[in-house]
Amino acid sequence: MSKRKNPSDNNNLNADFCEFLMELSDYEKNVSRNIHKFNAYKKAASVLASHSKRIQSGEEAKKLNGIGEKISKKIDEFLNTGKLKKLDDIHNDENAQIISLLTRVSGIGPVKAADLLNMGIKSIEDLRNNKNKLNHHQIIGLKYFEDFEKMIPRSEVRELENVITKEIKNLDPQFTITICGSYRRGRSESGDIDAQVTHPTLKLGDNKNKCHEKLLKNIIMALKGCITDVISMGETKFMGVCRLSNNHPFRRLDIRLIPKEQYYCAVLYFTGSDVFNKNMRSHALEKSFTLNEYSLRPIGVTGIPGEPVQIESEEEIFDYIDYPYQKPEERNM
Ligand code: 8DG
Ligand code: CA
Ligand code: CA
Repeated sequence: MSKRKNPSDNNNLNADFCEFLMELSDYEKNVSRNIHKFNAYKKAASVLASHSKRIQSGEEAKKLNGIGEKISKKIDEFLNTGKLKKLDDIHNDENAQIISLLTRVSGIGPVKAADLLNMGIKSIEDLRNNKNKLNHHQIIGLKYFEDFEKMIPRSEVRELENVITKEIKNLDPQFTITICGSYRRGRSESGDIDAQVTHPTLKLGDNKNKCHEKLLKNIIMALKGCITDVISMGETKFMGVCRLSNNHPFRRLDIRLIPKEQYYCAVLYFTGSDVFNKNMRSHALEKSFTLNEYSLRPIGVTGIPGEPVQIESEEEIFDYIDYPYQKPEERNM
């Protein structure tokens, strides 16, 4: 079983439905590669997880936004029989099981997993005997396969946050560091660590003189006490592995260096959850704004986005699009 959390930590009265919906969504993402169905199942799980009542029938579920005929039928089938034929079929499909397993390796996506299966690779052990078929990221993913499957307790993310913040501030106290993702949403455990870093002098376009790249290299150098492997190192994005001490598992760490004017849109985006982001983006569109990880831009009558709005805080983004402010802990959908 891959590490999968319910959309909500606790108090989820519909957790069993959410569990099968999340499993179906993983299947659609990794095996059938049907992004529409993937999104539909995830959205349904999210809606059910935050519903304050135990759902008693498919018909009742169908009244919720995001649950249609097909999912409502699955809920009835699950209530009546305690299982789902579709999931049973998936469990009995050897190829589907192999693709699901291979995609649990960091760096192996659905297409690569299917390729590997076509080459006769069916297990983690097969992968270990065929490293020549893997790229650098996938080799690191395989090397730490067991550790990367372990969730990171909140206390450990906090300790890593302290180390990372201390070392980067040592470089220059004007750096701002925000650990986003599930940690910022207050979750009790996280899959990886998503760090965003900015500096007041960091301007868009600076990278023409390789300024970002040098800064990011300095940051990674400063963190050599806890960073153990580099997966990739771009101009603004580091992907790698860190470890708090010899007694801790190896953890996936991403660090992004972001110009000040894009910082709050990035922090908002990388805080998630992805379902929350999707909802907020479609609300923005209703208000004639386009929102992404870089900027918030008004859409004119021509339908073409204008210049980015200047943003000084996360709250301002909510204000601009008339969306009630939600604290990070309220974005766990
Ligand atoms: P986790 O690591 O504890 O499993 O949860 P997470 O922190 O919420 O997920 P993540 O995969 O690390 O992604 C961090 C945030 O990035 C996520 O909460 C929202 C944003 N995000 C999207 N879409 C996508 C996407 O397609 N891929 C990734 N990696 N992040 C995305 O909104
Ligand atoms: Ca994360
Ligand atoms: Ca991440």
